[in-house]
Amino acid sequence: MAASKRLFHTAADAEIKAGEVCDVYFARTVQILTHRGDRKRVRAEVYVKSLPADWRWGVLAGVEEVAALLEGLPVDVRAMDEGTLFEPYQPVLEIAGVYVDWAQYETALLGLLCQASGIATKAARCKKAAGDRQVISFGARRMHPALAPMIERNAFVGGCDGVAVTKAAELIEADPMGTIPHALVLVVGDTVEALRAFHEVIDPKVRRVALIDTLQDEKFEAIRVAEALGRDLYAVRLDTPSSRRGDFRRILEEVRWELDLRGFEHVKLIASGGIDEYEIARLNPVVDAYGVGTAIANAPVLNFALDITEIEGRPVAKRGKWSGAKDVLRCQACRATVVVPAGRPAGPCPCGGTREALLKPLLEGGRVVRDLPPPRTIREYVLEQLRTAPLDTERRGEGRRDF
Ligand code: PCP
Repeated sequence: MAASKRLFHTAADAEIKAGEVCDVYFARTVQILTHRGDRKRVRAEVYVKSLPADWRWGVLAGVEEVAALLEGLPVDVRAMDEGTLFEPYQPVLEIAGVYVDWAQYETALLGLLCQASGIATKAARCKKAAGDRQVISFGARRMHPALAPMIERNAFVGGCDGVAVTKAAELIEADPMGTIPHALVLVVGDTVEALRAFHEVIDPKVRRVALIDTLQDEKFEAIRVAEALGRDLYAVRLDTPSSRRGDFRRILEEVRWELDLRGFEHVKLIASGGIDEYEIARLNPVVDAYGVGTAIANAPVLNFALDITEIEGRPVAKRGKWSGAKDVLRCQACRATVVVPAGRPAGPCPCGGTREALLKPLLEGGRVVRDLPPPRTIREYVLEQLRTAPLDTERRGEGRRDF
């Protein structure tokens, strides 16, 4: 597409699908090998050597988009199910085919997995920390709008209970979730009047949530809006600016006390602004739901690498990398995972449990050979694994930021 016609600085679907989003050294490698008539068949695998900060596991996401990227290419691909929890040095995907037929897709392939998996993992960490409390993705505004559906789809797949952007909600076949912005309170001029207007105009099935930190002290605004809407008020949201936040938990406890004292125990507390898994663990005793933006939308990417493991059926890999095709076997009982040479029997897990192979055929000869579940099903699979996944929420190294 001629640069002039491009409205936004993003690649179009057709350009990605055509392998044009490619580091030039891959294009030159294809040029050289093609010039030499070199059509060696190569197998390669994707894995991470390490995870961000104190992350013990990652959530694999982006597999559906990788299938769309590679569909039609003469390649065979095995991959873990989307949503599978994995650890460093466990291959999550393997691709095999004549190297010059797929080399130019490495950049896009890794990009699809690295960002989506980072977002899904951060969302899973937040959801694990929040338990049954809702976690809503509020972060699309932190990233290029072309990515908003992808960001929120993977926030949902990772465990978020809902997303704010209408286009993203369509992708996950759910209703968008949101409260009210400070702008509505400022334009109407009063917190209670803003929510009364919301209550008058907006579909009754949408929960009535008052944002109470715009103009006055949260405690008094909470009492006013609760007295105004009574049982129709579902919750109050505190997005208290960092300059006023002091001890946020104390503020929330105070609001809780004052509401309960006046018989408004039904009114829930929603916290947003600078929320991540560490803050969630700290606020859980008093908060019922969270709006998480930057922490998930701007999650660290997972540094997947793609490395050759076999050429023309002969195991070969670069220094620091194990050669040969592999299987990743996970015990269905104790979830212990081993990596073994592909096809080599590994026997039952020492715990006696049955092992299942995580790398399963995804594409054969460029044809997608397995059903790709909808986001809701992938999310349930993630939540099921989160039940036994370890999570350390002692904040280490990550500084706090203003909001
Ligand atoms: C934003 C919005 C989101 C918050 C921030 C996400 O608040 O309400 O919930 O915050 P995070 O990125 O720190 O996680 P504002 O832009 O202050 O408010 P408004 O709701 O008025 O847009």
